[in-house]
Amino acid sequence: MTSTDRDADLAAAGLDGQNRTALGRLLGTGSIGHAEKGSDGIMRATVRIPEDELIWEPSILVFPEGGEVELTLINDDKNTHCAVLPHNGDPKIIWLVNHSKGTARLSLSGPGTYYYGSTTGNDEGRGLTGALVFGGEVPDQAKQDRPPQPRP
Ligand SMILES: [Cu+2]
Repeated sequence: MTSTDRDADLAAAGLDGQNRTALGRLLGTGSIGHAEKGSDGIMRATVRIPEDELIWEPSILVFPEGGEVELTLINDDKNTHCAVLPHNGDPKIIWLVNHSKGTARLSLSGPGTYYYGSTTGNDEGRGLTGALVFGGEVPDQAKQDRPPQPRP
């Protein structure tokens, strides 16, 4: 994917400027993917670690709203990696030996940006960091009891 493609994706996803969710430019490389909501209400997406690249592909996943997520992770690299994933409550961890595939079930009810990465061997700092970006509104039970605030 060229940077021009990525810029177009950022614009199409509304992540290229001030918005109510996140700025896609926070992550400098990689591409954008969109989760699909199944008839069972679960949003599904797949990320992959290509061989020798130390990135999640796509590195930004956009979800229409908070909810139940089924994330499939594929490690096509020659090394073992892991993913420490956000989840309401405690994070979840999945180990991915080389050339393996795993599925994580996550509950993420709030809109906003959640980061995840492979925390072994500083792979996170070297590029293996991804973002899950959720649109939508804060659930009613999580809203503070105060007057509506101006938002961009
Ligand atoms: Cu790793």
